[in-house]
Amino acid sequence: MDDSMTRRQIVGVGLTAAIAGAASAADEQKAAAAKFSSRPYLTPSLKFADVSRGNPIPRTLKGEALVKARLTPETWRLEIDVPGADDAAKLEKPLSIAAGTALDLPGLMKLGEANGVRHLKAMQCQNIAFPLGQGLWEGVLLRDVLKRCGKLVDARRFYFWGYHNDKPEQKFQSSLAMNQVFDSAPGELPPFLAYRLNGGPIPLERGGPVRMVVPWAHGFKSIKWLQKIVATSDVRANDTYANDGNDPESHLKTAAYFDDSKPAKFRSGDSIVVRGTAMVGLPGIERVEYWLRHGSTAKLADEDPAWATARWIPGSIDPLPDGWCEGLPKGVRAKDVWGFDANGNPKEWPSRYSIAHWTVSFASPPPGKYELRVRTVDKNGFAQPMPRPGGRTGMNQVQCKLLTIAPVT
Ligand SMILES: Nc1nc2c(c(=O)[nH]1)N[C@H]1C(S)=C(S)[C@@H](COP(=O)(O)O)O[C@H]1N2
Ligand SMILES: [Mo]
Repeated sequence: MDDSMTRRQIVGVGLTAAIAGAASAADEQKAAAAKFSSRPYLTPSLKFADVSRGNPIPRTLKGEALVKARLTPETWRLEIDVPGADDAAKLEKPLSIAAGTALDLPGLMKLGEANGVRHLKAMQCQNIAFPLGQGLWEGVLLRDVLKRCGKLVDARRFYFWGYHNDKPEQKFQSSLAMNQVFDSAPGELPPFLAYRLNGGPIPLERGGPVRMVVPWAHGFKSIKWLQKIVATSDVRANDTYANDGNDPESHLKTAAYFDDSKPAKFRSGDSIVVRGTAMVGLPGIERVEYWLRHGSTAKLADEDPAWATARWIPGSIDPLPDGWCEGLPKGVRAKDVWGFDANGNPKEWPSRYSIAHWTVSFASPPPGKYELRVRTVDKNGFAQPMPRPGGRTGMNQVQCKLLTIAPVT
């Protein structure tokens, strides 16, 4: 368990990068870390680290090409249909461009006036440890949009994708089971079609005009440049990410990340303060804790007996940042955001699917070399990275920061 990616994971991200024509996996990691390390609570829409495929990547389209791709607010349309006569799924009133029934942006936003949802969500890639950014996403539940389509029979899953060029290998798609779209536990938020981010239109870079947002899921379910939804009788997940060996139903994991995992030097007698960001996944977060160990082994093997004898000491989770409401877009009050009560207080803090900042501080140990590890414990009592045995279901390895304590001269 350490802060570097396993070889398999590097291959995974590397593949994404190769398809996107982006830099190497290591560069992608570094850039994402740098962009997200300044502890903002809401990340400006254009400051998210970007993960997207395509050649050209749709966010680079301009002018006439953008109009042709139907990625301007005026030209955007959503089609909802079934695969065709050979599929058992039948939809009473499909939305189609050909028939002039496709949903346009004003139509979607009108649905939002009556039935809008607002959700604070950190976007996190399944194969990149720290979140790419956190935003306030606004939109309409997919199940409310589907009311437009009349009766739906014999469907078991929805497939959906965004704009991509004509080559099939460029298609980036994802899927949801029927009941993930229609059913939700009390107080839970099912998937929605977002048309606003941090109070403004969703910029092309973030997948606008309209992006699917799946609250509990890693980034790959939140399809950018959304244009097509198909209800099918096929039970199989068709997610592009599944092809790359990932779990297509992974939930966001609870995990702690250093704001800066680079080695640091202190002087004996200093008080040491280290900060970071925790991602709050499906199981919520109970606490963060740290372990200071003599040594300079950043990568401690999973089977190393040291894990069993580690002394973990509680750190602290910062409260909701003061005045965070002031960071909210104009006209949006905290009580309008999912997870907040009528008085504008979070129902649970930290809120699921968003981030929390944490701090660990202690008096410096005697001079020498040390390893600092910080982990989360979730509301089920599992310490990061448990309970899963590892592998392709979302990175949440325990990170290590090396500390040198110099004697006072
Ligand atoms: N259409 C489309 N949507 C996409 C992708 C893509 O390549 N194409 N990449 C996905 C992946 S893998 C991630 S992690 C997130 C990244 O979101 P961001 O670029 O807004 O940070 O977008 C998702 N949505
Ligand atoms: Mo991703």
